[in-house]
Amino acid sequence: MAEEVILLDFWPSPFGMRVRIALAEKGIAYDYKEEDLKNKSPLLLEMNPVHKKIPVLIHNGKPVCESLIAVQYIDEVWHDKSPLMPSDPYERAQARFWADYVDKKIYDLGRKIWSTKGEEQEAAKKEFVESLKLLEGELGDKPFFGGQAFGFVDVALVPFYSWFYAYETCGGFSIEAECPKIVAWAKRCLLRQSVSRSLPDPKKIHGFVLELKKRFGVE
Ligand SMILES: N[C@@H](CCC(=O)N[C@@H](CS)C(=O)NCC(=O)O)C(=O)O
Repeated sequence: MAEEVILLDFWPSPFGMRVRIALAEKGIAYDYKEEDLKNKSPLLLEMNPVHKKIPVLIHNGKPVCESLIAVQYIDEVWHDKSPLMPSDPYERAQARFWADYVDKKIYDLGRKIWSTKGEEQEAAKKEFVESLKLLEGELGDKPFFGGQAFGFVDVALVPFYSWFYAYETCGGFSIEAECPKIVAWAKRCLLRQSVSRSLPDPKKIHGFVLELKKRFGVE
């Protein structure tokens, strides 16, 4: 049966990038549909009626919502190539733990860095750097979070690297000076086409963040 794969996405979304990377790792051809989140398509509302958010992976007409769930689904369906999840159940649980940690910390703190000022921004910067340092500890001396091979935690975290320039510029700090190992790891990930082709230009993300700041009246 011919596979029909559609991705509802929005170019600056780190969550969308995760699904793009997973599909690219597996070499899956798909139809990319850009959403206007200010004017959501009827297809998005039909496919993700609960959260009404992108990304949504639509596989043969059936939607899979939530980026980390979609990445795991892709890994299970196309299991013959580039495994993203470890085969050992305990290691799998650990990978899910760290991907969940990324979800609980990095997006919200990054958002606070560009959308707040003064004490609130300083606190967000501090916690953001602390979270990345913790992730650096977990990475240790391994090339990727799961060891020698690029995997699930890498897919979960690396999209945020395309936002680092915006965080640094808005926050007036250097992530590389604070967390050199994370930046070296991200550059290693970017050597993979699956990643380099899925992440937008950081300067373009910064331009998008400046638009958001205007829209939300920050500064
Ligand atoms: N937990 C979700 C987060 C997805 C998400 O926050 N998507 C944003 C774009 S980055 C969205 O669609 N926002 C539209 C809205 O909230 O109305 C995931 O991992 O997929």
